[in-house]
Amino acid sequence: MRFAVPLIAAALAASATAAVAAPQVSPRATLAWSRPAVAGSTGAGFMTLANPGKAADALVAAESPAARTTEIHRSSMAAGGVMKMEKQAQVAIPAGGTVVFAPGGYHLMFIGLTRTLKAGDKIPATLTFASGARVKAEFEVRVTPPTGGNHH
Ligand SMILES: [Cu+2]
Repeated sequence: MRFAVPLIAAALAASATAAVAAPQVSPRATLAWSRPAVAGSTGAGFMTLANPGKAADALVAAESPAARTTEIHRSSMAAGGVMKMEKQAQVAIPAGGTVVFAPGGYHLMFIGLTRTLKAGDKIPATLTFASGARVKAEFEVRVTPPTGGNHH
């Protein structure tokens, strides 16, 4: 499968700032979830990425033992109302900011699932950031998105 790799202005701007990698607090992934999917097919990972650090960072890679390849994608509405998705070289996260990966927007693409994902399963993944941080995340397989509210 081949995807166009767009040169997104925001990504370029972020690479300029993220290139100056200072020691900082690692980004965090929360509310990570995925949908049920059959082994051999393609799954998607959604989450909220928070950057509590004082410097901008960017997600540059992701990998999971649950998939042959994991890519960073972004879905968007193209002319004519057709949804398209494009591979992203990176996704910038501003200092102190968050970026939401959700259906219809940014997502991880789990290509070539090595196992069938059933509701309740957990998919481990490692996220690599421009700062060099490597962050573990666990995607819960569920039919509906987790709610982002405060539950105690
Ligand atoms: Cu995708």
